[in-house]
Amino acid sequence: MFVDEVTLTVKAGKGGDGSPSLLRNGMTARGGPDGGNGGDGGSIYFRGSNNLRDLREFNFKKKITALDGKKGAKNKLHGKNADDLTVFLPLGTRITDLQTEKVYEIVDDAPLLFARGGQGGRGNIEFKTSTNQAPAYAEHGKGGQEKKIKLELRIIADIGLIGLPNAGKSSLLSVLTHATPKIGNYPFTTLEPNIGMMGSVPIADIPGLIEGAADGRGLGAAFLKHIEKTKILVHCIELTDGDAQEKYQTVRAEFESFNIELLEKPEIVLLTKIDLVDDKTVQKNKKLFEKKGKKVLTCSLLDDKSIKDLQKELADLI
Ligand SMILES: Nc1nc2c(ncn2[C@@H]2O[C@H](COP(=O)(O)OP(=O)(O)O)[C@@H](O)[C@H]2O)c(=O)[nH]1
Ligand SMILES: [Mg+2]
Repeated sequence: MFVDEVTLTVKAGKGGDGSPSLLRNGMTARGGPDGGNGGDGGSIYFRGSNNLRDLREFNFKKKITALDGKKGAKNKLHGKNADDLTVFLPLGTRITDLQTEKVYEIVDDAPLLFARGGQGGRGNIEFKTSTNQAPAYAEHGKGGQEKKIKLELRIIADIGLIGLPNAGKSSLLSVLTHATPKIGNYPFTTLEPNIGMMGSVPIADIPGLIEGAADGRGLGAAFLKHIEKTKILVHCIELTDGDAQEKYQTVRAEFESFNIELLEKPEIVLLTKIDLVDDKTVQKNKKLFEKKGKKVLTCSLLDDKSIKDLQKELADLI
């Protein structure tokens, strides 16, 4: 399951209450104050991590809470501060505070203090004065900050493999990376993007586009949304059936009706499954795309060299 948008609540810990204890032992029946301070509640920090690719771990989490500070106690014992909580997010996550609408972007691994823990309450030792030698009261700990937020992935991968169903995208992802997407000789095997790592370069296999996706037909515009979130597109086109130029245009037309900016994204054309057609067909189509000003690569899963070359080209592009 691939998750690129969630809403949830983050709640920092409450401060521990201060203690109102008055000293009582064999030496004194009504001694002075000996109640310690409460500890601070834990704060919540967000930090980027290069090891996370999506937000699935938050999908069923409605609330992230940090621990409360411990109460102060007699014998002037201060309550322990609660540990802060660090929550790791994929790089490129956008956080929106739903109350203030303020937006934060997670671009590196610097900790971002997001919800501050409540201060511990002061114990009665802090309230002793010359006129009140034995205050029997103490402060309550303050509540921690609580925020309702939306997390969104802005970039899901550097490279997006796009194209009509059956173009060979999932197969390619599995040979370019070590991902194990579903592969099948029928449309819509892939319903959500699969992401694999080619070295340090994340590659997404984005499910097959079909005509009308921009209007929410077929599998809907979700795919187009995923495409927005990649940097370079590798437009996969297989040559075994139908007209390659038409197939290319079908996808571009979806872009146009969904978001014209998609047309501006850097794109290379990848002619796939070339083992299944003759070289003449390959060369003819290559020329046609090159005439459009596109960089054109070719590959076949049965030809290791074509895959190695492709890996090198993609690594160079990034
Ligand atoms: N002969 C041959 N078949 C391929 C090649 N690449 C993919 N296929 C087959 O084409 C079908 C569709 O591939 P898939 O990766 O699921 O396409 P997707 O829908 O674009 O993800 C599968 O049966 C693959 O085994 C290739 O280079 N050569
Ligand atoms: Mg697929």
